[in-house]
Amino acid sequence: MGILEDWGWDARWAEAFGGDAAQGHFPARLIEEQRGLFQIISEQGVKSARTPGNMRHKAADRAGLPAVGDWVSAEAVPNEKVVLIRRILPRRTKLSRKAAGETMEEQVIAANLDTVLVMTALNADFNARRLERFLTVSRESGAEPVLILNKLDACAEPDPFLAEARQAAGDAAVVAVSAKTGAGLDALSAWIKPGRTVGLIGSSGVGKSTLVNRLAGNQDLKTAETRRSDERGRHTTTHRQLFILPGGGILLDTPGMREMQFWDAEQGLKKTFDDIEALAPSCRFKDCVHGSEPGCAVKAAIEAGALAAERLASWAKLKHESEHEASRREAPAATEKQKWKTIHKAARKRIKEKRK
Ligand SMILES: Nc1nc2c(ncn2[C@@H]2O[C@H](COP(=O)(O)OP(=O)(O)OP(=O)(O)O)[C@@H](O)[C@H]2O)c(=O)[nH]1
Ligand SMILES: [Mg+2]
Ligand SMILES: [Zn+2]
Repeated sequence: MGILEDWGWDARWAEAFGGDAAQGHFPARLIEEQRGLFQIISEQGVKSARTPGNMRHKAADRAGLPAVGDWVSAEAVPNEKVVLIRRILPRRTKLSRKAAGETMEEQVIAANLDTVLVMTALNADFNARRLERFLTVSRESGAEPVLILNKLDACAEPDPFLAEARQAAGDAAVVAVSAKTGAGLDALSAWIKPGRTVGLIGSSGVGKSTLVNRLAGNQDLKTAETRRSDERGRHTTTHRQLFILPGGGILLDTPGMREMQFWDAEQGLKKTFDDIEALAPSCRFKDCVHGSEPGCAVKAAIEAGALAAERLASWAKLKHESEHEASRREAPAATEKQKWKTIHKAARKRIKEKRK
């Protein structure tokens, strides 16, 4: 196997790359991003890369720019060490969130992940509601989500956590591990395999870099102790990077994410709340929002103890947020439409008046 195959290259990527070689381009994978500076891996090894100015201008938004995990068509520049990224091959999966701040912009956290390991620690960090949010974003990406409960070694009573995690996870697998002692890590071989790309996400301090260090068999990545009071991490990892493991498999370490605002979440939500989705058709009203409507099957399930009330509350909150973001995304387009309507109307009026 060549270098590219180790990093996940296959016949489908070769097809997507197509005839770019005829233009002197070569295929590469973006393995690291640090403040707009990229590292790519190709048959020629690791090189720094940048996007040409016209790519930055042409990209309608940030999602049109390269992200870690992307396969790209690259070109060497004479007398320059840094190569140019000419084209992003169509992404198979895309893990996105709304960029921080007031702008309505999509931020691609990583591209072409096969699996997303949503990690939490079995301590004060554990929050089922936040896990539902992370799982929703992971499902929306097109990758398979897996819930990882870390720090099993330091947890006296994992069972209640496990029960809550299973409910939040729906059809996603739940795996309890200790990145420190190695307990439970064998189970991860179901996802971490040669040529497969697995991303780690979760809040700061849950042990993402510790896990990468352990699986990669080195201690290269910086890790740091969490605060005693609330187990919060110190945002030790500051950039996204892909690592290749000795036994094969590609692992992405990311900085701890406090915020995971939805970009597009509709499909992800349906899957994360498949228990509620399954009950909805039994509600009396087709458009039941499981609020105060009579004959609500979801409410009935809660009363019967078959569904946790927190699930419904969480679903309602996330659904509201998802719809709100969707309407904000569409708003600029609507304004544009309105603008043209006004222009056309004015033009028609002028024509009419000329005829008079
Ligand atoms: N007891 C115990 N401690 C762990 C385990 N995994 C990680 N830790 C500790 O948790 C702390 C945080 O680990 P990191 O790997 O830096 O966490 P991170 O998720 O990479 O954090 P950020 O880079 O800030 O996002 C370190 O002190 C680790 O030694 C575990 O399985 N058990
Ligand atoms: Mg880290
Ligand atoms: Zn209902």
